[in-house]
Amino acid sequence: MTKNIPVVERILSANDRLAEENRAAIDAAGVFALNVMASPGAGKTSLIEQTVRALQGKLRVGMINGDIATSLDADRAAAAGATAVQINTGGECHLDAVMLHAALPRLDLESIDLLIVENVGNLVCPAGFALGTHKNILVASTPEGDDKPYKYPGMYRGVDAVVINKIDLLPYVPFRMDFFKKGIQALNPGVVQFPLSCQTGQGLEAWLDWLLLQVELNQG
Ligand SMILES: Nc1nc2c(ncn2[C@@H]2O[C@H](COP(=O)(O)OP(=O)(O)OP(=O)(O)O)[C@@H](O)[C@H]2O)c(=O)[nH]1
Ligand SMILES: [Mg+2]
Repeated sequence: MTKNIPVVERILSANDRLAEENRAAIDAAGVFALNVMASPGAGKTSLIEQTVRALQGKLRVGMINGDIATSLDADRAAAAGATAVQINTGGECHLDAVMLHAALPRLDLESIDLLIVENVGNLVCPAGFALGTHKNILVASTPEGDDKPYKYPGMYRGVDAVVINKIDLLPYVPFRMDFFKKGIQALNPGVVQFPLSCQTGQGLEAWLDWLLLQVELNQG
């Protein structure tokens, strides 16, 4: 007889419990928190840099970066003006609530208004692990191809907003915006979308307005 031990279920529910603890700590400090996910190179750090720069004088931003190795992205966020903490996952393809729980005490939550967590570049694993943040953001980018919602439905289904980055490259890459948006609509009807370019700044205003509104709504 085969015995089936539901280890994966137990790991996920342990993760969810710790995600709730993370949320409680974040809420207690009155901070609004984002989990930014994307494939490698889609522009997560670029969006964070632009956001931190644009919000200077309006919101104090903390950034936690998860990467397999290096502190390059946390250094970029710090140079843009964020208080930044690096988590090296040692090979893991995603952040989980345990890792965020370990990183949170390294940030003075009382001294920030907005926490942006940059997840490991991956369109599969990060979608499975709640962190305790308020909103999940996906950064897609035009050179990745317009078929990604169809190929990675789990990621597209679970997010609160989709940033469509690198629209400055639309004249050079075969990206059918209609086909891409049709795929998103089927998985996540009505999800808010922000076509923009971190390179030229086009479209950033709408993203920033939405983000500021979320922070305001969270403060009640
Ligand atoms: N043309 C163009 N390039 C961009 C844009 N945004 C980012 N890039 C470039 O894309 C590359 C990857 O950007 P990053 O911000 O490092 O991407 P990331 O998602 O943080 O990458 P990982 O953390 O390694 O997964 C860099 O060379 C950026 O300069 C954009 O809007 N247009
Ligand atoms: Mg990055």
